[in-house]
Amino acid sequence: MEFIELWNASDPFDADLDSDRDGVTNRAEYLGGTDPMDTQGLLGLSITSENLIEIVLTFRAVAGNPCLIWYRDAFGPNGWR
Ligand SMILES: [Ca+2]
Repeated sequence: MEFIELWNASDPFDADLDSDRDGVTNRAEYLGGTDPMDTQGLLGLSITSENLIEIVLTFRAVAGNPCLIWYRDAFGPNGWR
């Protein structure tokens, strides 16, 4: 992370900080492609349902930064695809 202008080259631990205090470390934001200085720049998932039969998943991501989404057809430890 030290190659990014915002980080302190003499502080090897600033990647573990949460500079914008949004609950996500600078390292995770860098890897996710979000701005570690912007509280609005978060990856996210919201789940809504109006009728308990149909569920709508809405993903918030960074344009141009690919994400991998795993899922499974039933509850349990196995079967992730
Ligand atoms: Ca953060």
